Amino acid sequence: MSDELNLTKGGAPHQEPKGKDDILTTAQGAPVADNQNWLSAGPRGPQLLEDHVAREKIFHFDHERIPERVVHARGYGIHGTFELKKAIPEYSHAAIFNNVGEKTPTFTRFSTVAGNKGSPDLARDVRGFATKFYTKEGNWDLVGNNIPVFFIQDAIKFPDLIHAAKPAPDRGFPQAQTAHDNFWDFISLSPESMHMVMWIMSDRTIPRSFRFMEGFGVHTFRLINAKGEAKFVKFHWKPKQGLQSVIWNEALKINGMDPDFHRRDMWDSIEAGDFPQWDLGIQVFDEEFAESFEFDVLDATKIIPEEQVPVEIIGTLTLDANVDNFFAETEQVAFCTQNIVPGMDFSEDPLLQGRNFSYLDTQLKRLGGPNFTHIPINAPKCPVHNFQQDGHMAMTNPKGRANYEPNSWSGDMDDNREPRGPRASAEHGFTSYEAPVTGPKVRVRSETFADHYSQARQFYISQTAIEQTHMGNALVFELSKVERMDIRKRMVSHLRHIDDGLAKVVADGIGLTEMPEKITAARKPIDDLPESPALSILKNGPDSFKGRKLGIYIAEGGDAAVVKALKDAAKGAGAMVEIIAPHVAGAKLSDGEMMEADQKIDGGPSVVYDAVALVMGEKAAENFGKDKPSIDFVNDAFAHAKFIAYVPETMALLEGAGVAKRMDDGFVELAKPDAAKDFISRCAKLRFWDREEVKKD
Ligand code: HDE
Repeated sequence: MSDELNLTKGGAPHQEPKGKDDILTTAQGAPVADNQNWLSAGPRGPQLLEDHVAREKIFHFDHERIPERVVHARGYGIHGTFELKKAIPEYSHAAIFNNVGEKTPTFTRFSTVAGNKGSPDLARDVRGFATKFYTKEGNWDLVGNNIPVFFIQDAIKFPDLIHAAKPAPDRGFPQAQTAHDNFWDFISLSPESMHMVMWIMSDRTIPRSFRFMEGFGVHTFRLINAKGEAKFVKFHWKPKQGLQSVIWNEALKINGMDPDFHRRDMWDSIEAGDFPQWDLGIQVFDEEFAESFEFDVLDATKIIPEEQVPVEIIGTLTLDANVDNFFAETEQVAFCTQNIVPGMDFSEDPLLQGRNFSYLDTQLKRLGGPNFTHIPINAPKCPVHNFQQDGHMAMTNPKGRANYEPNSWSGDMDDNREPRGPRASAEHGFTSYEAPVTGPKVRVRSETFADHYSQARQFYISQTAIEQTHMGNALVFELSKVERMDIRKRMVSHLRHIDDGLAKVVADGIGLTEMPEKITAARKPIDDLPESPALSILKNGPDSFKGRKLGIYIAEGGDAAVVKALKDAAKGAGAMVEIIAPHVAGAKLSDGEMMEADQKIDGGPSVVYDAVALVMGEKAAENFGKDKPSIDFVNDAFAHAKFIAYVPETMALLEGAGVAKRMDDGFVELAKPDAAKDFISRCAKLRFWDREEVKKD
């Protein structure tokens, strides 16, 4: 770049193209001479409409936006690979499930459901977990969530559910949250939602990162083997990183401090080469099991506990490449539940059947035409041959004369004779499982779907006391935002079927003076379903600090050897480290060297770290013991049950933050650099939960 200023270009420095290929052009390819000034009549205007270059530029800009997804608008996509670890020919003849070691390219998009594209990442919400497998037999889309059940049993209720959850139509708020009357009104009038309510009020809806959550296909699908035999299947994604969530108060603060917390976390870990992985698991069962199971396997508000049908791991997904362009890939990717491949099939789950219509339909609106499969992110990576043609933005049209079938042309696609086009293949093509179907045409909900509370209770009793406390707190928080008393009460009268202790905690929390009666249940719940440990996050946490982030708050005079030891220990454990300092320029440590900071203290609060360390000289600690952001840093880390390491010189800061007298086993003194390793291994537990108060009735 030349520094020479060009006054006729508004003072912008003159920048020469590097060569002919570097010359700026219009969309039509015509070279552009000036990208800074609209053609005008004289230097002071007016501007001329004749300027086709400027008009084309503005025209294109004006049309940059496409409609955001009606749900799951805020999402983040990553490329990856699925590697098959165990072939399952006995269940399915799908190519993707038959060659051990085969790698199938994938694209995964994580999302929140209710918020718009610009909403914060840590809204309390279900997370979408959608994966497109570009298999040799076409694209298979597993469009799941991080929760294995859903709010409703029939797709016809979906628009009402989403209208109730999204901002109210008159006022346009609240955004990206369910803590409002419309949502709880709808929910409390839809008893089938109660199992899902337990999940959304648990910490599953405030994950620490996309990397630390499970994924579920939710519905029952079918797998079909080469003999045409079918089994039912449910799909599971198990994160190798272990499960982890944040605490609600942290989520509120992170949303303000870093609304991109989850996407940034994903971007950073991929750029750092720390590729997240999930095992793909299947629960396979037959008609006989389905008949004997307490609930209907077609009901998407029910799970099949892993203790009842174990999850068999068959492969691993590794996410290893960020997108090149957010719009082209993350925004334009079009997941469709109806994208399945030979060797699998749908079940009669009414929610799934409805989705199979919706996903294709919505792409037409969002991507503007039927040719969205031509967009590179959606295009299969196997050959595509058919007679579909034309339409908006058609990129691939069939060659030659034959654009219909059957036809009498005889040539191949690529010899010189007139091509005849492709033909259907009974041997290789997709065939539906011949499930017997009978019955009158009716609009009814099957009676086998009528038990709405038993599994809700099973979920609740499977949680640790800490997790149950969080659920009670979440319900109290949400219902306290509901203005209408009758809605609040109605929710408590549902909770009484789930767990009377929980109902009491919530009733007390929202100040009900009298416990409402139990609401009439469509079917008497089974109250002795066993606990399922697989449903708890804390029972399935990681056993290392790998992939987590340590924040080291340094200031003038901090022990340089301790900082180095902490960094080494964290890196040795596969964790990331950020340095926080009073100034972004950093701080001078005990060795007289200036250590650069990643964050200034105001922009690096402890809520964005998994554990923190305080390393500063005595004088600095005294100063920062009176500084609000520094006090918040310590206070929050304490309140959020984090492990806190400190050098003895920082006592004044701990005193200033009011935690000096409450120091527990979650604090680790770094009197010597050796203690750093011990601290990091303690951090593998992620939180010092003994510090949290457990509410039990
Ligand atoms: Fe979706 N859902 N959904 N959904 N869903 C969409 O499709 C719909 C449901 C899920 O990252 C839309 O392309 C209906 C369950 C994910 O692009 C739309 C019903 C589950 C994503 C749609 C459901 C999901 C969507 C909006 C009730 C978990 C984001 C944009 C029957 C198994 C995919 C789009 C992405 C997106 C409809 C219920 C997961 C409108 C009608 C259950 C992860 O088609």
